[in-house]
Amino acid sequence: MKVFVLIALVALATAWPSFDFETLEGFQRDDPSVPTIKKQEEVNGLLWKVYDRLYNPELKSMAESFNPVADTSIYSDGGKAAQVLTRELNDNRLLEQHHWFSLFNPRQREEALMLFDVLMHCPKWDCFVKNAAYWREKMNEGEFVYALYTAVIHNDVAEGVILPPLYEVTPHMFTNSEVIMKAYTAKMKNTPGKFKMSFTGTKKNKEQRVAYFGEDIGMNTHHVTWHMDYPFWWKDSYGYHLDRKGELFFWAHHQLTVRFDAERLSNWLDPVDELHWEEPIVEGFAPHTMYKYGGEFPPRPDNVYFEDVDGIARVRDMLIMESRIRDAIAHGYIVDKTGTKIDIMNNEGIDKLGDIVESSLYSPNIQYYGQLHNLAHIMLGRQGDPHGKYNMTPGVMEHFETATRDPSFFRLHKYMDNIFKEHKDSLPPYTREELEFPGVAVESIGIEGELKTYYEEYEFDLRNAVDSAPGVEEVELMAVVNRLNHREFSFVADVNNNNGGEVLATMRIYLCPRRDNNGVILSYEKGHWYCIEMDKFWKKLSPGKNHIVRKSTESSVAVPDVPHFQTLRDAVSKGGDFEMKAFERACGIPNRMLLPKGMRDGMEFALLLAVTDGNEDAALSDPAETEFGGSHSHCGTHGEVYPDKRPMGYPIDRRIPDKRVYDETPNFKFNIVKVYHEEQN
Ligand SMILES: [Cu+2]
Repeated sequence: MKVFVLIALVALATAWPSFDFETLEGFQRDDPSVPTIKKQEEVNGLLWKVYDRLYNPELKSMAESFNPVADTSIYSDGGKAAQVLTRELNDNRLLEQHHWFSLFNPRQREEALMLFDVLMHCPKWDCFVKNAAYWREKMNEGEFVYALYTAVIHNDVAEGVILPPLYEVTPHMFTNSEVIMKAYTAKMKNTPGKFKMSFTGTKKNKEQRVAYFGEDIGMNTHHVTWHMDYPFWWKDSYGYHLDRKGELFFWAHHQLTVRFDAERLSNWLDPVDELHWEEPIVEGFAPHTMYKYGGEFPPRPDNVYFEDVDGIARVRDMLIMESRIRDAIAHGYIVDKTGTKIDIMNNEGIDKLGDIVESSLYSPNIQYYGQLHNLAHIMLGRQGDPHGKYNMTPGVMEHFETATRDPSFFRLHKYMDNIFKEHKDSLPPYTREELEFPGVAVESIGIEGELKTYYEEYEFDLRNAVDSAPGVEEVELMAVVNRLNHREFSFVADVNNNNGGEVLATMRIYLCPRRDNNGVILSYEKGHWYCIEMDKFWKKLSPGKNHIVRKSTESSVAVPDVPHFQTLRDAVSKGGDFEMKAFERACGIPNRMLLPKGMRDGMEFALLLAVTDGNEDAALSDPAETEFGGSHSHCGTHGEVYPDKRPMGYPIDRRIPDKRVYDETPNFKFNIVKVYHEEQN
């Protein structure tokens, strides 16, 4: 596989002129001389009680004795990054410890990325862990956690290491203040405790009906990890190109948007309306969430009009950015920094637009198209104190961990999603010839088992939220949350292959709400945009009839629960082989939320199976034999190209003005199914 990666990288290098060959060598080096279990033990130690001293004696002595610039031969950049960061430290420029950290704060981000840069230039584990231990003691904790997480994800030297769930490393960002305060009290009294976490607000607020989605710890983990896997600040000089990052930005967020709408429909709510810069932000928000350092997250009342935010952006800047982007869509081309037109009336256009809207460094012209997504997050985060008069901390919208708690997150993303839709709608609809897979016909698509959701209780560890002192014993502190889950089920399909021999097929499964909020059946033209991706995988079809069973647990949009921090610690102390491959990726919809909640008496959905030609679609070899890391649909494949060459959302990403084209394509079929919700008393 490594060989393949290298070939892919060389191919990418030719396609992307900004690729830096010097660092290519630094990238593809894992360090087998150190067993994974040792690396895991050290990462555990670095993240345990991150606001406190280092408990692991080995790490502690590393932090004390290591000098990051003494031997620059340990780095792949000759120690450049380490020298930069050391200079900042010696000049006393680094942010203090015990202070909040926000990735959207340019200086704080710069510091976190300085450490990321150091860790990325460590081709050996020894260099990586010593730097991590050293800088943990010197840098702001939030910056450190961010740099370590992103470096473990992106530096191959840490391959096999499982990052503990962020909600057990920095629990403040994932639970409410009430629970945190109880945990502090319990710790002071040295009494173990379990604290029930409730969703923000009261039933007087309709939005509270869907707070289980925006406040779900697994959903928040998916969102924050997606942004770590595909950071907007990524430069290819870190070692490789992130394939189709702009399109993945569109697709992962589009899916969050349509999933949220399906949850709303399940709860008798209208779909989200898009945000408008010159109209009031309808929903206010009281976060009931606090920083470890810096106090409560600021609230926002209902119906406030946007104000300019000092030093960030004016409302009219946002309107101008929007209109430049929409102009590009209307023209069918974007203009890069040199004034050259780039055609976007094709499959690749969405990738460029995604980069532009996200405010990625991949944007072909950041100067002109601006930073719509990132600035919008800050604008929304600051509406409680737009002129900085009250020294308020950044809002929940200014952290990927907390952003989806605020209903305005979904308004903002609906607004951006509609911009992407404008582009997709401008492309010619697919023709029957393009859609067909000759000789292949879907006979049936259905479900084995029941589509049934329910709430369950889940506990997570709060010990890292509270402080400790030497000699003070640990007490067990847990948060208890209600979360959505579903019964296991399987997708079952019968597919005929009338070709003489075996063919490779791409199986694309979507679940689409059948009716709108008024109970009116959605047309193909309207409904296709609301389809939820359930799964995508490859299968070899033998000649004749093929009966296909695909388990819900196998879905490539979803991931299992990240193992508890304590589980990772126990696995290390047990010794032996550390093998947790299944949990390597935390990016992906939590598998238990694969289905929208549905309704007690059943909510109708169209279950769609589209079978397309795998020989044309698949970008990587042997797709029928591998799962590409488990959650490639929204999260891609680590360090490799996106496994599917088709546009994300294919074949229902473009307009469907004539439903007959889809009805008469034999390799597509849909069936009406119902999703039930088991109500508790
Ligand atoms: Cu996001």
